[in-house]
Amino acid sequence: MRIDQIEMREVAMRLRFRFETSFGVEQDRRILLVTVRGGGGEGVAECVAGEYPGYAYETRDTAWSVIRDFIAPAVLGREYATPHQLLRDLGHVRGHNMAVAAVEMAFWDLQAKALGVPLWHLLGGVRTAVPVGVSIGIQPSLDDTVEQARAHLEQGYARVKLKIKPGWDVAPVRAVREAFPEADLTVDANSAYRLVDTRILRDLDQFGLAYIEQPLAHDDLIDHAALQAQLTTAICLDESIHSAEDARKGLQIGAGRVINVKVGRVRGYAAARRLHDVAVAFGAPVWCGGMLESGVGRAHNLHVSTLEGFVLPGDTSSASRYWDEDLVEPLLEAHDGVQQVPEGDGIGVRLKTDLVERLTRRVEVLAAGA
Ligand code: OSB
Ligand code: MG
Repeated sequence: MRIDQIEMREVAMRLRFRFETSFGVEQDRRILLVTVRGGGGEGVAECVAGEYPGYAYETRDTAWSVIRDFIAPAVLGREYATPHQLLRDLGHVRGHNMAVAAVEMAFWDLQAKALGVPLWHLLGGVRTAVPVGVSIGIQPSLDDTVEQARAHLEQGYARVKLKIKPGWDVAPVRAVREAFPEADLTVDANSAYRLVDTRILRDLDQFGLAYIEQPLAHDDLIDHAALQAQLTTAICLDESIHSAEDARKGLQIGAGRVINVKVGRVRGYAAARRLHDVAVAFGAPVWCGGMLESGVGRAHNLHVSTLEGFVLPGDTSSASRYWDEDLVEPLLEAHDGVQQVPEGDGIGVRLKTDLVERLTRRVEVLAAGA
């Protein structure tokens, strides 16, 4: 298939809640949608880079310029039989995984649509429904935290993850654990602690958490291994893992026992599948993280979650939690803690084009030979 066009579109969306983490606050989102056209069809993906470089160094605008200046010129007008061939032409782009992944993932959708199969068939998935949990941001009070956990557990969510930071850790976890002794509970520090904070993190061992997500630095594996050796609770790596090789190194030295897979963070589906295979070989469960996606990214997340090793609930909760109106049909909703993988070709959801147009703030179309 020849790549004829790559379209980048920035869409303004407002979250239904203020989402606070140890690295910042988000509510008004500007989402970058990438459409790849070729062979008379098109595929779409969502770039998960944020507005500011708080989670990772990439931002929506760095992704925009890297796609325009370095990715599109390398692939436009070229013929690819597989996403792997397309990726090989992007070897000159060091890092910028979220930008590369957006184009690679849109190509997978395009190819699945051209073949008339759901994306998960091409990925090699083994299930049509995936268990999901929620990620609850830092709340104004302990009461609000318990109330948020209660509301979502009542809706049947399979797991509750609490965002923590220094000064907001043991107390919210204790409050939620006392209220819900049996709940599948986890925490995510988004790199807010250092090894000198080991005592606080060891305090969390008493609450029976399924894992502690990314407690230490975003670029660290070594200190995580030192910390893991002093905890009974598993560490789950998120920010530190950018490839299958990172996963192999992390699991080999014992930096953690669980991995949060975000396809954008690791450069696309090909890398996500290799990472998944490494994790399965090590006996480490993986799950699909979220980046406050619109329905486009959420649909992609559901498809990757069908791989065998995705055995823990993902951050792929109901679209209606996030948005008054989502960009796609059908609406991606969880029932009793489970989301069905959307049926139909490719990612299985259609863009509501009128709504997308209304929310669009900027478009750039890059064309072969232009
Ligand atoms: O660390 O998993 C994270 C959101 C933005 C950036 C990083 C993270 C998150 C979440 C939210 O935890 C997951 C979601 O509900 O999409
Ligand atoms: Mg995380």
